[in-house]
Amino acid sequence: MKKKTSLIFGITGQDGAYLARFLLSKNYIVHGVKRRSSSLNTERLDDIYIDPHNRTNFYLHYGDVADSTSVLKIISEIKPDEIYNLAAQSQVRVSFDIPEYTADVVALGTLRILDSIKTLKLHKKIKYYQAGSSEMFGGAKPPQNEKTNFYPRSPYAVSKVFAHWITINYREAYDIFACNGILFNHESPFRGETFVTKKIVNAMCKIKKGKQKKLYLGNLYSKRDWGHSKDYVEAMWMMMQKKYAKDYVISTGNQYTIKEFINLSAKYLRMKITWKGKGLKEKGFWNNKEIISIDKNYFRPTEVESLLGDSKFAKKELKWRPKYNINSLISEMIEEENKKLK
Ligand code: NAP
Ligand code: G4F
Repeated sequence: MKKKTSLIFGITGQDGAYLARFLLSKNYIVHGVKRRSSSLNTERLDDIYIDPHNRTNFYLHYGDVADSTSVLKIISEIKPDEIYNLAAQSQVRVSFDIPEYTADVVALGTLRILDSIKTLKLHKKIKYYQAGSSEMFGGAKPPQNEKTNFYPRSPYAVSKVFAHWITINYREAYDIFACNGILFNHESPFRGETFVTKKIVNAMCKIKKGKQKKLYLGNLYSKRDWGHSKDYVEAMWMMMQKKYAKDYVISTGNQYTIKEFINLSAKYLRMKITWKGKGLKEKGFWNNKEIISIDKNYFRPTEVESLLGDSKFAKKELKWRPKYNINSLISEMIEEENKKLK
């Protein structure tokens, strides 16, 4: 049987790295788009990267979703069966500092890919996956599902709402198989260091080994529904195997505060944290040493207080089930970080 060909925008990120592995395991030919950077940005792909001269099923191309010529050129050369658009300036806090750039990449980047499919008249061949986000629900009351109205609370989230609706518009207007995965937070050892779970795990492991003194955080009381990236990239692929494109919420259905995430990580590391004080003066102690403090710079101008997904639709239609829970996620993240520290 002819192998399927996939093209991943955002292959160097957390999800891109897991999705590439997953698709290779399903015998796909995998192409990925990476940005040019002054130092290497393919660290998450190193173990699957093969010498270009002997490569048969994994290829990387330079490109940028902010550059329509590169997007059009790559799609026209590869003519993939499936495109996964994971490319984004994905840091919510940073989107308040660089809102225009965030909108260009997240909102218009999506449009550039969809319009290339249309312009190249590849709409009957290519299936398109859009990496939607639970941030789009923002201020909407939990639990959130496919029927919940969006209430985005950051330039990032507003841009993702544009991306969501332009995906639906191209599906309806030009008959493209284009689906939106509305994914709740998902983490892993590959998570970027500035996201809260990875920041906490890395710091706690280092503090325990005496390699770091303190961890500074922002809001400890927002709640998130955290899953594992490995489970979530499988859901992306499942959506793309359906006959008709639809939009699906992917989540675990459990939520924890940031403080609860710290306490669970500390428990796994056998560190007993004692909390004292309130608001900006709240502090965490271990062995009578102050190891956690609040820094108001990590607060956001508008916060998303509570995300909790209801993914009954995906469970019914896709038969998707997460294999990880919060404890197995935390233990894997800690074990991997400890290996690195050794
Ligand atoms: P990530 O680790 O930040 O990866 C983002 C990827 O996009 C990286 O490969 C990055 O390249 C690439 N990228 C950024 N700007 C680009 C541009 N202008 N052109 C081409 N590529 C560009 O994010 P992730 O956690 O894997 O998430 C994947 C996608 O799902 C993102 O769209 C994110 O917004 C969305 N999402 C994530 C979550 C989550 O909890 N992880 C939840 C919902 C939705 P560099 O490596 O060069 O920076
Ligand atoms: O880990 P975070 O930065 O993730 P956030 O903002 O929920 O966004 C992530 O998930 C979205 C899906 O819902 C994705 F679309 C998005 O791309 C990204 O992957 O922050 C989580 C929570 C926030 O409430 C934040 O205020 O943690 C709080 N927090 C407290 N202290 C902190 C910190 N967040 C970060 N990054 N750093 C802190 O020091």
